[in-house]
Formats: sequence, structure tokens, C-alpha cells
Amino acid sequence: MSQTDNIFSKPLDKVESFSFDQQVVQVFPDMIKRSVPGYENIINSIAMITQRCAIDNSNLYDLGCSLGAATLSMRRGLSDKNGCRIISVDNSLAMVESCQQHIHAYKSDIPVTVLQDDICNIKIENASVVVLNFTLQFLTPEKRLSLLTSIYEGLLPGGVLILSEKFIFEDAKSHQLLIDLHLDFKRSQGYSELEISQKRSSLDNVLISDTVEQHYQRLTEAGFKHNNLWYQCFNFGSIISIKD
Ligand code: GEK
Repeated sequence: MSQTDNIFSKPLDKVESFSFDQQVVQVFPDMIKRSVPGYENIINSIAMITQRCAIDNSNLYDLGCSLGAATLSMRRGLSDKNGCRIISVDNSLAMVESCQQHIHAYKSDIPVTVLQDDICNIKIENASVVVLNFTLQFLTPEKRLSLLTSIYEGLLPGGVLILSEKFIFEDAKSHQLLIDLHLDFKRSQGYSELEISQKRSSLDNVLISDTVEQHYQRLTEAGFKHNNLWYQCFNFGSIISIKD
């Protein structure tokens, strides 16, 4: 059972840079659901996308899997496929240990391998569905294109990348409104002004967002010719990229 996220509820002498440690793992399902508008819709839709796009005898990847919510959703979408396996990767040991327990708590014949590694070290091969659900934004910007290129190269024809991110917007008025709506969402989820501001400081220089246009440009450079936003709620959203 996930605990309530109150990590930033008390005034901290020094707000440390955010890290996916044991303390975060314990509250993670509560934290992400109350911080990312649309998170549950995206997770549920990953099962549908998988059902339509996964190819028999291929690999599916969940890169930056945290506790495996997207992995479990992909696995639900694979029920009528044959010979598929899922590779789920996270570089946080605390996340990986807890993810393994989550995945194995549900019985299934579809094999899942959970690896503790940097997603930049993973060779993507024979892939039909690759998920980067709110993970690319934690990579330093210089590493993003080479990861997307290796995903493109490892996808089979017809394979898809699901890329969910927090966005910024070039138009200042739209940017401000969508950021304010996100803050309203967090308040509606019970976060105080102190929690919101300490979490924001903690994510400074850790979570670096791009505009949707920057994502499209990078995806195109990586080789993808078909890139579209399939979901957006305020300043959070998800792009689907299809390999020809
Ligand atoms: C979900 N996808 O529930 N290599 C591997 N893992 C990384 C790296 C890296 N270089 N950088 C960050 N991570 C999940 C949610 S959370 C998003 C993803 C959030 C991992 C990090 O340890 C964390 O578990 C995850 O990426 C990002 O659908 O908390 O906003």
C-alpha cells in the first residue's frame, strides 16, 4: 500500500536536489498521481496502445520504469500476443527492488525482466513498443538525441515509442496559464503552498522540460517521421512516434 506523500510538508533548512531514493519509493504511487495531471489516463491508455501495436515475438521496453505501472499496463495489453517479453529499466536501486516485488505480485505468463541500469546503456532490439513515461526529462539534454536514435534503430517497422513529458511553451501567456492550472491541480490534490514550492526547488536543474516542438524536432532527427501528441492535460502530455 502506498503511503501519502508528505516529503516536502515541513519547512526544510536546505532543499536537496530531488532523487529517486527509498523515501520517494515509499510514497511514489501517491506522489505521481497527485502531481501529474492525467497520469492514470496515460497508464491505462498504454495497455490499449500495446494491444494494437505490439507485434508477436518482439520485445517491449519500459525505460525509467519506477515501480512498473507502465510495465503492468503493457502486460495487460499483451494478453492476445505470443512470444513477447518486457524489459523494464531504472537506475534507482530502491525503485528496481520495489518494482520487482510489484511485478511478481501479479501472476502472468508474459516474462518481465527488471534491470537496474542507466537507460542510455540499454541496447534496444527487436522492439515493437517502447515507453518513456516521464523519464526523458530527467536525462541531461545532450543525452536525449542519442537515446531516441537508439530507440528508433531498435524498433521494428510499425513499432511505436510512447513519450510522455512535462512541457514548456514558447507562447508566454499559454505557458503561464498551463503552469497555473498545474499548480491548481496540485492544490486540489491537497498539496500546500510550502510543499509545492519546496518540491519545485528540489526539481530545479533535475527535471528539464522541452517544448512540444523541440520534442518533434529531436524525434525527427532521430529518424521518426510520424510524431503526434495523443494526450495532453495542462502542461503534461504524451507523444506517439511510429516507425515506418
Ligand atoms: C511510471 N515511468 O510510473 N536511467 C534509468 N532510469 C532513470 C534515469 C536514467 N538515466 N533517469 C531517471 N530515471 C514511471 C515514472 S519517474 C517520473 C517515471 C517522475 C528514472 C528515475 O529513477 C525514476 O524512477 C524515473 O526515471 C522517472 O510510469 O517521477 O516524474
